[in-house]
Amino acid sequence: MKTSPLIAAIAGATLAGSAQAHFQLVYTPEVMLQDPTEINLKLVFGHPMENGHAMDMGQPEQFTVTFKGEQTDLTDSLKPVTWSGAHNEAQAYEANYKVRRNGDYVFALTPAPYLESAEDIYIQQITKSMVNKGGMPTGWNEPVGLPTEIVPLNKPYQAFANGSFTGQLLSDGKPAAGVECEVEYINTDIDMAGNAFGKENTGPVPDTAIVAITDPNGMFTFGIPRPGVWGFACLGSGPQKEHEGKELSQDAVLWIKASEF
Ligand SMILES: [Cu+2]
Repeated sequence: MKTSPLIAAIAGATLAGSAQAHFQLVYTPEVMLQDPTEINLKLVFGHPMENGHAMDMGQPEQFTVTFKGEQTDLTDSLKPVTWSGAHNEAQAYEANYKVRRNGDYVFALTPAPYLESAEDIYIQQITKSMVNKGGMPTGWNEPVGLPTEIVPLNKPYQAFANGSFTGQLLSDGKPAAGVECEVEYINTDIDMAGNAFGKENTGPVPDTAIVAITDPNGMFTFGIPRPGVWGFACLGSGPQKEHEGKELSQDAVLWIKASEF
């Protein structure tokens, strides 16, 4: 059977243009701890809402944790792992970290720029995830000094489905206005022991990307429609615009956890 090239082109464009957004994950299942715990964090680059293909990460530039204003470099603790996506395998990383004292732990990953060959651009998603111990807040709403980052105005480890979440996007420490932020949730199971996404989606996939645009103060608000791990990726907000002679999209990513209230 002959398919017209126009139909084929439209079909291809529809696939490429659907809700497929890249998201750098920094994931650990329990984000509100009561007891001292050694947590395991997975660093995976993928398309979590469609459960699409996983992408190979290069050796990350930096991985840190900030606790009560004190930053500790954890880059040397990263271990490469092979991650099984629903459709393919990819290079990912993991780290273990001992949470002992009460307060907020802000994990921040600066991955190596990733060459997206389909667009011939580099993507670098600078990503934050937080863990709290003992219910004591100690700085979840403070920036940690990344080139670009989303500063939460609601507790990121205690958001609620049917509630809202507000963040402020910073670039070089200053509010970044008019930036498009994509919104996704992890729409599959995560097998921590097996380093794998599940094969199936656990919820719906919207027809097109969910988007919020930052206001003149760099703020955006999103109403969280269902419980889960939700991510925000503000695109191209970082100060660095070029890497190895190609365009670089330096993005700010933040993950939050929303529960049923
Ligand atoms: Cu992609």
